[in-house]
Amino acid sequence: MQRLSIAALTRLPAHIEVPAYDREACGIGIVHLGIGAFHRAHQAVYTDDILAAHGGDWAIAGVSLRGRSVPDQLNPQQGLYSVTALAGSARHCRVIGAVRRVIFAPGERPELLALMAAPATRIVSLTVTEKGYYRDPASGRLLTGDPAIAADLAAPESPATAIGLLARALDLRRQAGLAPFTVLSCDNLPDNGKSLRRLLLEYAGLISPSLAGWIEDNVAFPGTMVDRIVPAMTDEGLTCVADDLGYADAGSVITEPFSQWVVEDNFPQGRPAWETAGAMLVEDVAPYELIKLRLLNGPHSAMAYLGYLGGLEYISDCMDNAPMRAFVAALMQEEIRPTLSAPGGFDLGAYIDDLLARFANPSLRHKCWQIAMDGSQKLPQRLLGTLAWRLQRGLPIGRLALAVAGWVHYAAGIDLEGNPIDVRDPMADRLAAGLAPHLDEPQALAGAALGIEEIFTPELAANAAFAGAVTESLAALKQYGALGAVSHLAPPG
Ligand code: CS2
Repeated sequence: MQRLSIAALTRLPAHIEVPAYDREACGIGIVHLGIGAFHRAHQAVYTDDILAAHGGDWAIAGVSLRGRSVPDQLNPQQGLYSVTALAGSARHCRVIGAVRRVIFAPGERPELLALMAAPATRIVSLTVTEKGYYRDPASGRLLTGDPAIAADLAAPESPATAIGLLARALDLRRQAGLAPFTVLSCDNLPDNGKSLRRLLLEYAGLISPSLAGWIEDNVAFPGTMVDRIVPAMTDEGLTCVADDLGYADAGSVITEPFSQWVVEDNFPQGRPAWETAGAMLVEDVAPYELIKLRLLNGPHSAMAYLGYLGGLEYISDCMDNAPMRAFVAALMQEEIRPTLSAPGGFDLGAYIDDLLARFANPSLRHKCWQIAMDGSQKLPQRLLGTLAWRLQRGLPIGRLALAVAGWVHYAAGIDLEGNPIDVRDPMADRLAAGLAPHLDEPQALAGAALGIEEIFTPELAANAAFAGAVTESLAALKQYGALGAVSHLAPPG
């Protein structure tokens, strides 16, 4: 089967939307670090709409920081790929033209830095996942001792991490007397714009205090809330998309119809008119971000660990399981919702109902195992902030504590039947070594987990009510199994 290409665009079936604009007329204005499936199904789609509606020099150069797979998928297709939105029998497929090329950073570092430092580049955006920031999850500080950051600090002119690349490219612009680009984090970090600013300032301060000062005075880091569920692509998905297109599309993504993007409107060098493509440009993104991290990502992680331990493979399986669904709905309504204040016009009740429907989407094969990855980096902003809020007020935390216990058991690397778990986490080795020896003693296990300083703040670690609830939940997991433990905490009826 032939690959998707520019030549193929006029031959695709009529129901497939194609980029009907002059791609060559749109210069590159955005460099995107970490061009995974999420970026392709989210920000690139908004930008594609803008290019189609208004043109402009806002095409995207994607960057793969580590692997060769995305460059190999997209470059032979001239950057073209398809996004298929699925919900039950409804299906919509469109080809996106916004991505011009993909750079493989380790092999093309000078070209990449030159592009980031070029006057035409006005935005550098990022989806590098939580761990790509090298941020201590509990304190928010840069992990200066991590080998990748230490290597960049030792050779800041040839960086490999996103932080190192940003600092080097900004320094090149400063030396050339150019304005900086705007730095746009699109990851699920707490306060993502401010978090990234802090990390970059810490890094720059270690290589050049004058660079740090320049960044502090000149660079904008707007915050964002990004939302679209985009499961990892499967062979079955690739075949299904190819059948639809009549062409092989190695870069295709499958997602849900829903998409939301709230962006803080702070772009001194200009930006695409994303609001005309459905994004919300606001003064303060923090409340939206907190709502999304706590109500979507928190329950996602709860289902990832408890669902996995309960033998449920996909998030939609969790929604099909009556006790798990009741547990998740109660977790959201009773334990998470009261910790949030909604901006004007935002209906939290409707938001929760929509989330439950999105989780239940049977067409999305979103594995619990996929969401379970990198829990050490995700737990604080997804679950622990909510827990701390409730503990300060002496409110019940049973379901949140069970979710944390699910993570603890999972992170130990052995499931409830004694089988090994393929735990993917930058701290996996330490977690297994620290937790697995205590799997038979819930109290010691809870103590060992809560003592992990990178994840639990000193206040949480010292909270007896929290330790007690996690201990009880660990005991319940052992005694009743994950689905049994969940049933005990679901509301009656
Ligand atoms: C998920 C997110 O994998 C995960 O950790 O919770 O990727 C989630 O699907 C997105 O944030 C939805 O916008």
